[in-house]
Amino acid sequence: MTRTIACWKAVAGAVAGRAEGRSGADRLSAMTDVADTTLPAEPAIERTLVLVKPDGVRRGLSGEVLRRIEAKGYTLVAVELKQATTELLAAHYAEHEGKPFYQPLVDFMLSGPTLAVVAEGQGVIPGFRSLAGATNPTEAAPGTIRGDLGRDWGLKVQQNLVHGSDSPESAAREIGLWFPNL
Ligand code: DAT
Ligand code: MG
Repeated sequence: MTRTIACWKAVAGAVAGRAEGRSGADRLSAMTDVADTTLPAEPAIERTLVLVKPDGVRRGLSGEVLRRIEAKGYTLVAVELKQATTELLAAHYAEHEGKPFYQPLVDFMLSGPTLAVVAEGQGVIPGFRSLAGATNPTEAAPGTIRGDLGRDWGLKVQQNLVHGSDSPESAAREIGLWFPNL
């Protein structure tokens, strides 16, 4: 809609210019000025790192998570089943070092393979967080991955099926850690 309006403004400006006796070059520049200043910025295509954590892989929910990402309209860029290492997890979860659930979290993430996924699309970083739901699966809304498929198992760490990057900076850092060749 905004593009259409900008286009009509440009045409109107050019017609007005002709009526005022301005040269073709001046009228063209008026058209370009209008177009340059009124076109909205294209929403950037962004990427996020999604992990189907070891509980999700063990419970056979990898396909269900991928299905929800694709059903929402995002594109899969990379998908790989990986066994995480202590070094990778120390880097990935550096922000949580020192918290009471940190070591249980690392032990849980070492307990089996993780499906690492890079998904792409406009708004995919907040979009996947929205698909995932709240960190605590008891509180996660029905309709979300954690709300529909997760629960509290009475453990020191929440086993909540998925990870999703929480900002463009985290996404770039985490994709670099899990997919160094991407
Ligand atoms: P999220 O995965 O929603 O981004 P986070 O980054 O705060 O959440 O925490 C990383 C993981 O650590 C989270 O998925 C589950 C676990 N966790 C977080 N807070 C916890 C808590 N208070 N008790 C137990 N586990 C927790
Ligand atoms: Mg997090």
